[in-house]
Amino acid sequence: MIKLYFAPRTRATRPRWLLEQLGVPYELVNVDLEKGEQKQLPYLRIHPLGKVPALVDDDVVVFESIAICMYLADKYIDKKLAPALGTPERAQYYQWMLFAAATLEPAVADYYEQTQGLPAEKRSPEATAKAKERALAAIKVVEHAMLGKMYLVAEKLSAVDIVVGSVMRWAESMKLLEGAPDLASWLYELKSHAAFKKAMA
Ligand SMILES: N[C@@H](CCC(=O)N[C@@H](CS)C(=O)NCC(=O)O)C(=O)O
Repeated sequence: MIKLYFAPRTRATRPRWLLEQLGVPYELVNVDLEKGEQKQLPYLRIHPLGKVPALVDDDVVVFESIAICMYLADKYIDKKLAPALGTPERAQYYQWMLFAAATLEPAVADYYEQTQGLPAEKRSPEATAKAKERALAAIKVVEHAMLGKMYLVAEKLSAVDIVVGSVMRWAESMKLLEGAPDLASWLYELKSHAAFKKAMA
């Protein structure tokens, strides 16, 4: 059975949310971050940087939350949470998956570091303002793409809504979505799914 190495309130909630949405069986393996289990053997054999999440599915071992989501959506392609290969929708799906990983999340994470993560002496008003500007610009791109739409791709829920939605949730918790009411309602709809509630429980 699929094993998801997990800790609550981390990026591990992302693949858990998707697993719940797919409705497939999986085992949750809690990694105690407080005790530093992620930095010890045997976990380091699964994730060499000692981070969560990681997924083990027989002889498939994957880390990086977004890669795990892409693997799962393809493995259970019959559940229709990923568009078919080679279609225009698949191109958009890749675009938003990579936008989340490479552009949106780094900007939101920098803002988090400048406002909460770093010790006060390492924060600066200039870096905070820059991080906020970068985060808001990335959020605007998604907001624009969502105009008049219920979901990011192909007018139906897909794994990319869960991935981008999970980053937006983080942004929302830092009040970065206040100028984007349409995004807030898309997120509200995503969060109303039982799968989201189970993953965050
Ligand atoms: N890009 C990675 C980030 C993984 C990551 O930073 N995980 C954090 C929790 S959100 C972690 O394991 N922190 C504990 C540590 O670094 O010791 C992913 O999306 O999987």
